[in-house]
Amino acid sequence: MPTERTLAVIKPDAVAAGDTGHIIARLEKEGFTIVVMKKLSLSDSQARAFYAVHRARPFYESLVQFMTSGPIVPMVLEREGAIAALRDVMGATNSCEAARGTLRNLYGTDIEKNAIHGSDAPETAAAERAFFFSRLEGN
Ligand code: 3AN
Repeated sequence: MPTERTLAVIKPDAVAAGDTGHIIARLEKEGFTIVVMKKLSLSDSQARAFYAVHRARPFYESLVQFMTSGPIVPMVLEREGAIAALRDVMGATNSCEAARGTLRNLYGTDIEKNAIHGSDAPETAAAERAFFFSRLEGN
């Protein structure tokens, strides 16, 4: 499997709960290298842009409100098959249905407050990495 880069975002619920370090430690244990990482707060328009693909969905407004409720920690991760591997470690979108031991099972609360975002395909990974990080930063 080729080495890939993907974008992970530790969401406001997990940052507020003090779980940033636990999640980073688990990602490193799973073989991911952190290429670049930062902590920031999204503005309303930035959150709307990041989740633009969901703008027609009923949960969009609530999702934007949640994602702007506090700081987040986006990072570029590298590993063999990183995109699929991160989705595996994250678990299902709904934290209540995420397999035991996955990050969303351990640190998420429900389908919205689910602790971590991970890109779902090579195209979205490239676009989402570029959303948060420049080439100069190591993206
Ligand atoms: P994933 O993050 O597993 O790829 P997506 O891309 O379908 O899931 O959804 C993006 C984000 O939107 C989720 N991480 C979650 O926070 C929120 N979300 C998805 N579906 C719902 C829903 N039915 N109700 C509330 N929030 C949702």
